[in-house]
Amino acid sequence: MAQPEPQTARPEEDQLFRLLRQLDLAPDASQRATAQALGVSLGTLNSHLRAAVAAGLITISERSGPDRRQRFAYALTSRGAATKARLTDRFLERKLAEYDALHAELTGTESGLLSLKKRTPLMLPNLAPIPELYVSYDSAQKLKVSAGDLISHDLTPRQICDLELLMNGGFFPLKGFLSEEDYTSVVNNMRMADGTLWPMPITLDVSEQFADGIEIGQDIALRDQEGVILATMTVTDKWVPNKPYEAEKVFGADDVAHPAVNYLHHKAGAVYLGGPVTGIQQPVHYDFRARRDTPNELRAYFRKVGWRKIVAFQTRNPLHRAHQELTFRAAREAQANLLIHPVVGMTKPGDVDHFTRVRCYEAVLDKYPQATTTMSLLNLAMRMAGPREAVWHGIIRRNHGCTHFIVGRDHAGPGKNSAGQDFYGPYDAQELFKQHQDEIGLEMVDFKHMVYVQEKAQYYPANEVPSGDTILDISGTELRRRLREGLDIPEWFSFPEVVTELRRTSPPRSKQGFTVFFTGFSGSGKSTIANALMVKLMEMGGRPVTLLDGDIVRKNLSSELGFSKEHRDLNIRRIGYVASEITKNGGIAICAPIAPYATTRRAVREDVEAFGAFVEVHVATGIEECERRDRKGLYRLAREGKIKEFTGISDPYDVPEHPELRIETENADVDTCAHQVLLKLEGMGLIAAH
Ligand code: PPS
Repeated sequence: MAQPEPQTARPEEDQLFRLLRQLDLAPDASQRATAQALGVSLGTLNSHLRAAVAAGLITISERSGPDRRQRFAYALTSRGAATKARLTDRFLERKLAEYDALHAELTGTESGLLSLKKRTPLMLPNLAPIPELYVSYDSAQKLKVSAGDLISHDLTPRQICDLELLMNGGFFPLKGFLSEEDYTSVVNNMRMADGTLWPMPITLDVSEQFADGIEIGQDIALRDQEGVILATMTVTDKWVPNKPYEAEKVFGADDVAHPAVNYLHHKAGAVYLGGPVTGIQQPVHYDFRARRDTPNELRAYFRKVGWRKIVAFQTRNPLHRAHQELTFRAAREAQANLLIHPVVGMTKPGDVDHFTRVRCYEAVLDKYPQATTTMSLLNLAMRMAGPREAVWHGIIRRNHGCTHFIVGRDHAGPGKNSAGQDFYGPYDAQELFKQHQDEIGLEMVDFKHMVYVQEKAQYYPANEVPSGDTILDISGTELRRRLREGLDIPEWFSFPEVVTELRRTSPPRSKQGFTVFFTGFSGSGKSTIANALMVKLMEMGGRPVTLLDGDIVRKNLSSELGFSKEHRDLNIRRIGYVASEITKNGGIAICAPIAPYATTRRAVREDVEAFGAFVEVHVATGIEECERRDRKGLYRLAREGKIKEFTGISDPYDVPEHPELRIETENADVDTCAHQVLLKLEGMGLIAAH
């Protein structure tokens, strides 16, 4: 049995390797102990040590302690560390060759072991590095300077999320924002034009005005919201998408009750640009940096800790005991380690903010057996696209090195459509995932709905509950109610640390900020009722109250604006922005503009509802009555054509379809009208009943 020549270590190399390794292992050991560990005399050890010092491989420092036998400490220099690493490789190489030869001798077969240098192919495919779109550090520095001269697109928050995952390999095999051909194919068939499975259109939507200034073949700079250039993109495609069609095909309905469809119609630009992206730098995150990992960082982590099978759990909600139980079971079932992989990019409007959630996750992480579970944050902008989204989530987790993925009932569900029905069937996501499991390259673990069984004082999958036993469960809606009303949340349901965190950020509704948004014709009585309401709320005390009256806003915030559709929209969006900030910070905002357009009111509602309640009050005084009152004499001027685009006379007013409250002012005094609003607020729990 011949040993391959190059792998034989020379004896002095062998000694040096053992010496360096021993000093690295026990730098503080006495010389006698070191000599014993190496099986050499003290004299031999001394001569080896002197040679190593002379070669610059180690340094020796004298210690001041009383123990003479332990007078010296040893440290490898960087040269010594490099030599040790090289010798370690040689040592392992030699061992591998020995095993290889032994294997051949014992089995009589050709060797099956690969040498150390060829170790990469031995890596499990899910753990080998994945391609990224970033250029090298040096190239990035140069590119950043030259990109300063390019036309810039300021990325929206959603586009920043998409770009981050494009650049770091999370969206592999995508190389940029989709071309028109790929987009059409993804929308129609869930596949790229070359047939690769990809369910979600990742497009760079821009305004018509911006698109008009772009030529095909041109490079543009992609900047974050502070103006930092994150990437460049070569525009290969520019087209106007058929948005209703995209909504139907990708989200299942052209219904703005779906958050992504609403985004598509009301937030996304009218034109899409496509083309390959060159990554310059990652978007900057100041929060939870140590908890964010790129796909390659996670893969490297799994390699390092020796995890081969990893089951990922996607979540956008706080974890309670049932989740902990089900994820733990899923990992056990798949005999895998567990990755809690929560989304911290963009989730469903109204979700618990990610700062609170991450603090909750950190508390739950301690409840898993040590070293079985880890958590990493994913900066994904979710679309809530149910089945397609599940497939997309699977691909993203595969790219992050996972082998299994938990898919639950109604995965990434968007809630109810405008007819009050679910957009997708409860198991559509699981079915679609199962159909494409092989192509995704990840195995689905189906989510067991876990319930608490009172008699057994433990969690069971809902279908395995012993008959006759009592099931306890608290739905998401019930939990929110208890938080809102400051009621008890039992320990069997959640961990006390999690509940404390949730209570910190979700005080009872009667202590949260909210917005009352009056809308109605000029002269309908909005301002008068709003003023009376403000005074009544101030009399109650507890929260600061701000009135954003139409006239006052137009004198201050919007003094340069007129009454065109565009200007009115701007005016209302500004009011909405200020109201949402007030709401976020726990105050009460009362707005009283005409706000004639339903789409704009809807946008404001969304801005505010991200932070608190939005109470739309339609002051439903008819146009005839307003004109009859004509307090400011404007209706007369409008009839005479002296004021153009006057709401109700020469400009439209969309009557609110589902306001929280509609007030008829005719034959009602101001006090009664303001009181109606107070009663509504009380009914909604926004002010405490006396
Ligand atoms: S909007 O449409 O919501 O931006 O309007 P708003 O900011 O509430 O401003 C409405 C007040 O401006 C006066 N005004 C007009 N209203 C409607 N149409 C035209 N063209 C117009 N020109 C001036 C009018 O007095 C409104 O005051 P209110 O308090 O509603 O009576």
